[in-house]
Amino acid sequence: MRRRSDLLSGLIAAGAGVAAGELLAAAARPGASPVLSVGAAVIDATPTPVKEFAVRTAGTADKPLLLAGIAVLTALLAAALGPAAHRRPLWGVLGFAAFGLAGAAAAVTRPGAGPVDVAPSVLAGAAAAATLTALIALHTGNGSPAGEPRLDTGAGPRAGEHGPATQEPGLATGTGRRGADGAAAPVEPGRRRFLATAAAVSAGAVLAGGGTTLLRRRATTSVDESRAAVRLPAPAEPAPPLPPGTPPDFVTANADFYRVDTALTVPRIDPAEWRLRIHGMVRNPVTLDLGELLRRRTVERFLTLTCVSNEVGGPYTGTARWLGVPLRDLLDEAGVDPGADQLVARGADGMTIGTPTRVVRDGRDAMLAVGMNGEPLPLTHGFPVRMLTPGLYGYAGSCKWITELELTTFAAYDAYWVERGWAAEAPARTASRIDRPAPFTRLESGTGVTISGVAWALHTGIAGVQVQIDDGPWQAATVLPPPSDDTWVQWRLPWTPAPGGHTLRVRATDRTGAVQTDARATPFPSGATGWHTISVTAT
Ligand SMILES: Nc1nc2c(c(=O)[nH]1)N[C@H]1C(S)=C(S)[C@@H](COP(=O)(O)O)O[C@H]1N2
Ligand SMILES: [Mo]
Repeated sequence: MRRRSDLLSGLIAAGAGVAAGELLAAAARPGASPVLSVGAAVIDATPTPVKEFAVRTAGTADKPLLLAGIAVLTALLAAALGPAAHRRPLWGVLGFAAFGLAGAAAAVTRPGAGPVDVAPSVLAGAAAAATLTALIALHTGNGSPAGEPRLDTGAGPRAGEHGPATQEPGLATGTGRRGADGAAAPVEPGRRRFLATAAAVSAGAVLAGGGTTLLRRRATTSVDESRAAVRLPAPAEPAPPLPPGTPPDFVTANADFYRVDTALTVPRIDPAEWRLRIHGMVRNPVTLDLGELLRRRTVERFLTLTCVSNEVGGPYTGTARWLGVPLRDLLDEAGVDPGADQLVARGADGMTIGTPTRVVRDGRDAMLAVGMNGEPLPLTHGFPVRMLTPGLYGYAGSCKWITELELTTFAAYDAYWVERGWAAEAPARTASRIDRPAPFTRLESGTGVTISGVAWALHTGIAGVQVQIDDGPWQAATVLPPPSDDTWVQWRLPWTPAPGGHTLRVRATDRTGAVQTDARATPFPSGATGWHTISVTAT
């Protein structure tokens, strides 16, 4: 019973501390949430291979999994602190102080954090330590009942037994010790007090949790509302019309567009408060608000975005109609120093993304985008403003929630993923994918089907797509014309399968004549290569 009370005390104390800290953060400094700060720090510190593994195996569930992991670890440590504090209350205080410090350190090192951001974690640690001390005092009560000698010998308690109470809170009555094996003993007053306090603290923690949820929901709602109120300008240069006959799924719906970022919680930026600072190696540093940005010339383009972490045949690629302001115009206003070979974009989540200045100025449609498929950017895709660089992997040119553009050099600065070993310059590799039939589909032999998919050689363009069935010759697929070389193409090939198992393979040729390589490469450090190959059966 004692033992259980100790574990329970540790858990309740941690719950109370976290609840208090999260509530304070939600009310005053959402960025300083102890749990989310620790989670973000863990993400930043996770070695690349582990991160790769997490993205590969858990996909977008990687973040909920991380939070669950933090919760389990916290619970285990907190439960262990209970028995430790029973032996020596100081252990409980020190243990939770360490938790609080870890949270505070994580919170204060988040991008844009200030010294006050330690407050929620400090509160969490203090509340947990105080709760644990009180609960232990309550249930140890007269931990050394009359008649029993105190074991002040310095020898530790034997396993399964309890050490001497080092505190006499004077609250509990009763003998405490008896009834440890449960059965017949009636609930003693001291125990009742402990249980009542534990229940009250737990209820308080649940209430605080509810309050936190409400406050967070309110913050999201208010950004949702400001997003709904954003009026996108009509593009000065509309996107070229899609070639006739383009299937609707050429464009990826916003809700289906892949999402890849390190942000544990989606940054919520009030568009009225958004500012973009262009600075560094420029003649005229510029600061713009959203209204000022949207008064500039706007263009609309179909662009395909893809992630360097996309495996061969993987899903992290999408195409949308983006509305934005050409980056070149803004850089011209700022007057870029010719020595500044790197443009570093910073997001509100602290992400940094470095792009060669030469690339964003070479005439391609690099832009600061505000619209995606006719809507303001969804929160998950960078609201209110993100950068896009056609032809480069997302981590190398497409910063979401952008707040800063700094002109610097590659020699002077490594952006987030470059620091973690990924390539500094990252043109997206030519890729092709079979979407239909799906792998392992059972087809009907003798009945015609259409093999179809997408292929991209971004900013170079696709010249052709070929499909190989079993070990037959490479056959040219029909390639539907794209609106520009900055998007994927859709392709198709009719086929009537013979009975049996079949292997389908696809490869693309870009407009320079280069054939997509079959050499398998992992996403790290500069993008996967290899031919997408699937198996199907016909019966
Ligand atoms: N601020 C910020 N921008 C970011 C990222 C990020 O983690 N934070 N991830 C990048 C990566 S790796 C990719 S592939 C694209 C994905 O954009 P999407 O989520 O809109 O598809 O955003 C890029 N921009
Ligand atoms: Mo990415």
